Amino acid sequence: MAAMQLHWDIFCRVIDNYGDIGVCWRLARQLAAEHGRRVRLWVDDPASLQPLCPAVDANVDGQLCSGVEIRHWSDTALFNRSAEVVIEAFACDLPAPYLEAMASANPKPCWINLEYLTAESWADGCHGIASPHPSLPLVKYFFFPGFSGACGGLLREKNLLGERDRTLSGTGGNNEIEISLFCYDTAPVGALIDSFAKMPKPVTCHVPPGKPLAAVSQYLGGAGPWRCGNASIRPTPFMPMDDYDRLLWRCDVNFVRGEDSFVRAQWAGKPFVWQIYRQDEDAHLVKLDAFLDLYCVGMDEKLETVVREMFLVWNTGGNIESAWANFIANYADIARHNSNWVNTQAALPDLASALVKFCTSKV
Ligand code: TRH
Repeated sequence: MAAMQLHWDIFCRVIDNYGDIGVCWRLARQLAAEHGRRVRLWVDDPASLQPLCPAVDANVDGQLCSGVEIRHWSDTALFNRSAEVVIEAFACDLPAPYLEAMASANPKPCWINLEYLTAESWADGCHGIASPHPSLPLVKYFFFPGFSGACGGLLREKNLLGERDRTLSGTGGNNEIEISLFCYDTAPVGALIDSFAKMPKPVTCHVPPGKPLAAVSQYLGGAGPWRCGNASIRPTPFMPMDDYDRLLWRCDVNFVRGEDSFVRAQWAGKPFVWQIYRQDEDAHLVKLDAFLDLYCVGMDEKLETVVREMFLVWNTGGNIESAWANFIANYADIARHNSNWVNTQAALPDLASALVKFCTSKV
């Protein structure tokens, strides 16, 4: 391990939802646990981390959890020193006093802007490029997560897939279909629930609180649980991150959203449907298409049509009932494709390891 670059600071500004803090927390934990780094996670809203990691006390300015020092990035936070590696998550803009501390450090820290995940090919070309600060003697590098060997990879803990397989061994074989439904409130959940209700097999659908439950409650009324034909629709508590992973491993189909749950559903290896985070001017649909272009490689034409249709109607509306019926009718082929997809992705370096290597190369 490079003794230089022992101290890492990660800065996270929570915009909305859980994705920003989810990614930062996962990365921080992994850098500490697998790479022996001393990590401080500066977050402007520590309360947003508490549901993912219940050990966090949202009212404390500094605390240690899972080997990571969690610090409240408040207006009055004191930045007495900069770390050797500084991660600015999702262009969150470092505080001016911290930038000054970086500029006066010797040697200068390795400064990374960790970008949002996209499968668009331009990200490969932008991964790792340097951007000198206009006035301070500092250089910022753009680090792009992604699905190709030319970018920074995906977050994947060392023992993740082994643990998944150990957990699942000896399970399965029951006659019901278990589904997790993590989505935004714009998703056409009503039509999906109607489709679940008509399934020949019993369906259990787990609905986390917040936007997914709000969308379901709006359609079905009341607070649940609900019985709709052959489907049992059950509100679930928001789970600590590792328990949520286990839910994804166990379920037969996972509806996921945003960035981090989307990646975790892929590691689960089960058929999944992604609702992408909406952007102005439908920029998200370009990203959705770029992902499907990569993910569908190796599917035959019929299977690709089925998968694209399901993802598209879930994101933009359309005939959910027929898209879902086709998706389920092709379940075994989609599951087989996903386990190949996981193997391909797992053969690439994981994001934390790629980041450590990249920063070491900048010393
Ligand atoms: O919450 P999100 O919609 O986050 C989004 C995206 O990240 C998007 O890119 C970003 O710009 C926007 O927020 C502001 O979806 P995401 O990324 O899946 O994050 C959810 C996190 O919550 C993820 O780390 C998994 C975690 N989670 C749990 O730990 N327990 C749970 O029970 C559930 C449902 C989720």
